[in-house]
Amino acid sequence: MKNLKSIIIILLLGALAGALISCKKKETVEPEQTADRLILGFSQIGSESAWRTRNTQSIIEAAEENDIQIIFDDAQQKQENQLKAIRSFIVYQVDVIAFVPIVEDGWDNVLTEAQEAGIPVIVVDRQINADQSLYAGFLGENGIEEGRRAAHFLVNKCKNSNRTINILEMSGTENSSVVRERAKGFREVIAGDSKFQIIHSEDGDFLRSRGKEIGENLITSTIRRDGLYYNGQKIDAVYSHNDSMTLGLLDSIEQYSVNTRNTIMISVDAEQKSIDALIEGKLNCVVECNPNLGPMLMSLVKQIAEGTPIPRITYNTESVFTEDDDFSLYIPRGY
Ligand code: GYE
Repeated sequence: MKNLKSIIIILLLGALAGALISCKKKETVEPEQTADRLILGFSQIGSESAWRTRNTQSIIEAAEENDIQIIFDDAQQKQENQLKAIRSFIVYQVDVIAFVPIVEDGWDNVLTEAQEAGIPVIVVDRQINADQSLYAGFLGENGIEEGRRAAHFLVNKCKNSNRTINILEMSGTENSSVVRERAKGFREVIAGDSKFQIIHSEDGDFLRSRGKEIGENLITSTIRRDGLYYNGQKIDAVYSHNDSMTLGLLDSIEQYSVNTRNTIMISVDAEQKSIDALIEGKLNCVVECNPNLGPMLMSLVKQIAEGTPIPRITYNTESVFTEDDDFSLYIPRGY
């Protein structure tokens, strides 16, 4: 009996010791691991388009793949939320801050605060008007080149026509670098021939709902359904700064059964739905803006964290999709 009791006590003690050791092990490992992990504070604009959603996914996926801890903030399209988020990253003492500036201006103060806290900052997707010494570098698209590509397609498409080409432009978020650049690149190229006239330019804030509204206002302002008209002038070409607005315009065109077979439709982003519309003959050209910035951003984050300077500007690679392509060669866009 006595032996049995002592055996039970030994077993119990053994089990207790085992539990204690495993508890201790879990606690120990994690703090150490977390300590080595880089912490990235990332401020995103919001989720206004399929492009933006894919951009966010790409960044979060890449952080995981690179074992970088990401503190992600969605600013719901408000600059003040971005300023708040960046200030919280400074308080949290992250290793690197990266943000997509919804507009170009108003970042100097918060960037100075980050600099004083010794935290390097990477500007992502859109550019800012701030002293370059306040941030380490830019990663994103070349909006001017995107605008040029859209215009080159139009110029080439109209090379055999001598008549005036009336253009409707749907631009994105006001005061954002991407709108300024896409507008500038496009105008730079069409300026070469005075037959190209932008007869109306309207801010659709990169939203499908706004694209639809712009279309509805144009269509319901006339009884004609043989094309789109602005102040009685027939629109020969549409230049839209992003697919969401383009798809919204197509919604209205379909809703009112407007015949836009002869209207040249050019869009920017290249999300799957717009590529589908291109294949269906509803669009003529889609200029790619590549949202997959995650992997490039993480390598820049690592570079900075180890004290290696990064390039002032890193552009992503982009292409152009047109009605002249062999669509069978297209691969799914993933957004
Ligand atoms: O074209 C649009 C998004 O900043 C390049 O923002 C980005 C633009 C993109 O809303 O779809």
